Amino acid sequence: MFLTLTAAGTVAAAASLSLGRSVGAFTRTAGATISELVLPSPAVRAAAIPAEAVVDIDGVEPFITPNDEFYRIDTALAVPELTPQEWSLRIHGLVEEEVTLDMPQLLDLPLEEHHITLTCVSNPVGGDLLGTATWLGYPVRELLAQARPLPEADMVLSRSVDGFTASTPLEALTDSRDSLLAIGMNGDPLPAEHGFPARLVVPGLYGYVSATKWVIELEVTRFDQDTAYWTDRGWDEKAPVLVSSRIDVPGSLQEVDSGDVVIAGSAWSQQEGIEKVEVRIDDGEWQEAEMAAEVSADTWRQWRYVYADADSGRHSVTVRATNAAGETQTDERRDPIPNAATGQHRIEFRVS
Ligand SMILES: Nc1nc2c(c(=O)[nH]1)N[C@H]1C(S)=C(S)[C@@H](COP(=O)(O)O)O[C@H]1N2
Ligand SMILES: [Mo]
Repeated sequence: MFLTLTAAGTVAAAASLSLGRSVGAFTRTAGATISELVLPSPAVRAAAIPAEAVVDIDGVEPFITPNDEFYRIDTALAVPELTPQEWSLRIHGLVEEEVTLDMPQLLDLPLEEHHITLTCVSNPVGGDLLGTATWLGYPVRELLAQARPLPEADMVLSRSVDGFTASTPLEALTDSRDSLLAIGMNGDPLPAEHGFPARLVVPGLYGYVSATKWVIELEVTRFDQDTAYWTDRGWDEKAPVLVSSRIDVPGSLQEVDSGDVVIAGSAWSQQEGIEKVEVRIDDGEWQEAEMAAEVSADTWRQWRYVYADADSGRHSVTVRATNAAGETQTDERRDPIPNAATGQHRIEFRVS
């Protein structure tokens, strides 16, 4: 199938646009421009989210974040407009063979669907700059295998049509994780705001070092030769996602009925997975929460804890998560810059 990729210097087959496609395709909108994508069905389909992975408590964020509620981080003031017809991805730099991929070629590749939680390094403790989507795309590792990075390469500088760049460790794009060149989000083409027609999604890394939207270029390079948009502004070059957790229910300062008070939320440590979540009422002992089933190590995991027979009055609850590598979320408070906030989420509520 790699024969369908265009090596540098050769002319992309313009004719492929007019060929009848059994899988993905472009459709024509009212205007003459080709601007929409019909997604092909995946060669590898993600399993549906099982009921056991969801605590099903009002106020807990849904496991899959709807596209129109997914957080957005953009350096550009206007959303770039890039049609699938205009789009192509160029892989160059420290490679044995330059590779160019256009949309008809990408649509013809065996695409994979994966549930992945994307997180922003600027997320404050308890914040909502994260979301989980079912992404459809092609493994970046396969594209890089075609380009064959040179031994001295250790970074991929991805570039957006809007000039944004991200520096990703080469290893994160060539190891076995599900790093994707994504064109689909929750069954639809990427919304314009989330990178239409193509973006990167890399499990285990914050978005600013990995998740380039409207991506048009992958330059294989070295950390000692190149820098990226946010690393030029004081953020760390390497920032793996930290183990973290959040309380969704009750809401901060909410008044709840006496009796059994349900506390619930989510926890995440992409690539490692969440092992356990503990909560503490006021200054009491840490208590283990009940865990919903894990969908994958790359997604957040929901939890709940019942504070039985709650005393009336004001209380606080604090949460901390431990990942499968045995790392427990620290209580030490730190600002997001340069490599993510730390600390434990604590809220206050009142039992009537
Ligand atoms: N082109 C471009 N890609 C980008 C960004 C950006 O500003 N421009 N922001 C990055 C950051 S900081 C994050 S956290 C994720 C957010 O992706 P989302 O807006 O789809 O949630 O995209 C990354 N990719
Ligand atoms: Mo971010």
